[in-house]
Amino acid sequence: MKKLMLTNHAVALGAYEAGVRVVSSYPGTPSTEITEECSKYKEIHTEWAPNEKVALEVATGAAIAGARALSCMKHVGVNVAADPLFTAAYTGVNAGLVLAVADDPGMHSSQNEQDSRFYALSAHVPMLEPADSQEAKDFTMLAFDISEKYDTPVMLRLTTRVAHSQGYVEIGQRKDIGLKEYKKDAAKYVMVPAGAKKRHLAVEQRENKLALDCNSFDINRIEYNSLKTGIICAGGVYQYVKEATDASVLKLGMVYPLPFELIKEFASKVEELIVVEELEPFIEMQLKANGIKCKGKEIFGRQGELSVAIIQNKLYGKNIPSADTSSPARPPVMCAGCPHRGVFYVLSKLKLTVTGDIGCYTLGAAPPLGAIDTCICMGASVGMAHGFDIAFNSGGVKQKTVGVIGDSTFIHSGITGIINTVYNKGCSTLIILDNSITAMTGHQDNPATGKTIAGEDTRKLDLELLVKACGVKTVTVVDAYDINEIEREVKRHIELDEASVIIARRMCILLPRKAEKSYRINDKCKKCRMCLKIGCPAIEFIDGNIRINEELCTSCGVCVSLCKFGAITKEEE
Ligand SMILES: Cc1ncc(C[n+]2csc(CCOP(=O)(O)OP(=O)(O)O)c2C)c(N)n1
Repeated sequence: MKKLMLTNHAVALGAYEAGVRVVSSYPGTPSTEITEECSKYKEIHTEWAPNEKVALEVATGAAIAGARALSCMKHVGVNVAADPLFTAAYTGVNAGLVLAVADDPGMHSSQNEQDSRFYALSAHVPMLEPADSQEAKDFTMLAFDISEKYDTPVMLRLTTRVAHSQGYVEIGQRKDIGLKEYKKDAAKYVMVPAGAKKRHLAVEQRENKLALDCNSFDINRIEYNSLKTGIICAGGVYQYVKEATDASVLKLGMVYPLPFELIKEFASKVEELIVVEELEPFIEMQLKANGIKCKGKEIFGRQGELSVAIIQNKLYGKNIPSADTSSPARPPVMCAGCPHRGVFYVLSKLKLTVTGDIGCYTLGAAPPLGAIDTCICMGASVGMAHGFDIAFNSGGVKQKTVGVIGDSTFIHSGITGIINTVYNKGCSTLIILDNSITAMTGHQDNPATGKTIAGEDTRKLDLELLVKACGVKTVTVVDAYDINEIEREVKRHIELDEASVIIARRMCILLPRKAEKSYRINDKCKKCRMCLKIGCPAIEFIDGNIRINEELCTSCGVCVSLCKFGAITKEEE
């Protein structure tokens, strides 16, 4: 039976059918749905971990213990998981271990366009890249077989377009493979220099063997057509190439290691060889290093996604517009009633230097709030605030920097930052924007929500106690809707000459809640436009008049405290 399926769901199905028992991941668009879907199979123990490093370590432990295990993350998550990845490549596995990573060419929801294929190359682990939903399922299953056969973690790479597109997938049966026997083997699993030197050799031998064997893997296949041009491609780009050209194609299902014998055979048959790949010249560079003449980035560049139109334009000098641009632009904005808005209003009003972080609250950087100075990676707000303060103080400038971070992000990688600030006698103030959910990636639970991925109750992490245990003496909890309280506390905290934490708490407005009557503008309005300064999408300024859009207003009341004239009231008041 075939079913229309999101590619991410097909990966989950592949894991299920491959007999996977353990999934541990951290959410990140465009990878999140794989783990959410895995949690629906009762045979798979699925968990959200606090970050990708822990997730991969849980999966690695499970695999060494004998259970097939999967860990999923977005491309930047691999930076966090890189430490266990590089050495798990040395220990190898027992049962299969797969790291599914979703890259984001075009940065639809990411802070950079890094290319995960280089991780496969530098960690010396094989990487498979499916082009559609069916392949996603098949390659996931194959990845587990390769992992066990070659005793290595295997990476499965998706990109946004592939991860979030749908295709028909053949539904099969779950393999009943049981637990593999675990044997204590310190020489293999305890990576200290003496053992690691031997394992490094094993890694090299394995990689050499895979590099030979992959020439006959049927996931690397040649499709001959016009011999004028031969194109090497993989993943979603294969679909564009097939639609855009009549060239012969070498479709790579395994993007690392590369099947050089097959590539040389293909190159010898075509007049001109072109590598079509998104982002970096990963395949092209390796071909050139092996003396294979080809073109690639000189035609296509390294930026963003490719498409059928782009390929036709670049190869055949056409001028096809890339996308329909007739729809109005919708700049990202915090939701009406978002509990992050009030904090940013205050920070902007007080003209503070604010190191930002990654989450819905990064939108505090956008006008009219414009409250954030930096955003680099998850957790960076904390260390960077401390770094700003050291730099300012070293130049004799007395200034206290404020960091802002979400609850999930604080748990992911902010905790070590605050320990560092306290330990090194820093004086920055950290505001934890606790909306009690991982909102940006679609409302995943985290250790501070008190629920597991299965929706079961679990021990709830107490953020106040945690930061106090990190050595922060002044910890204040404020209502994120109370602008006056926030302003008072921020002013108090920035006067302190030691590290301090404010927890601004209110549930994400998109979580289920009681419906309330919306606010409206009454005839006391003087059109001073003060209420527009918070950038709430429910407050509209049309034809010189202020209006509250009832469909959007969530009755958070943040705007009420901005109006000196009492012009914002509830309908019944
Ligand atoms: C290393 C890494 N992993 C995952 C992500 C994806 N991601 C972006 S923000 C975020 C968490 C946001 O949750 P939270 O900090 O609670 O803030 P909220 O969106 O709820 O305001 C995640 C998982 C990322 N950008 N980087």
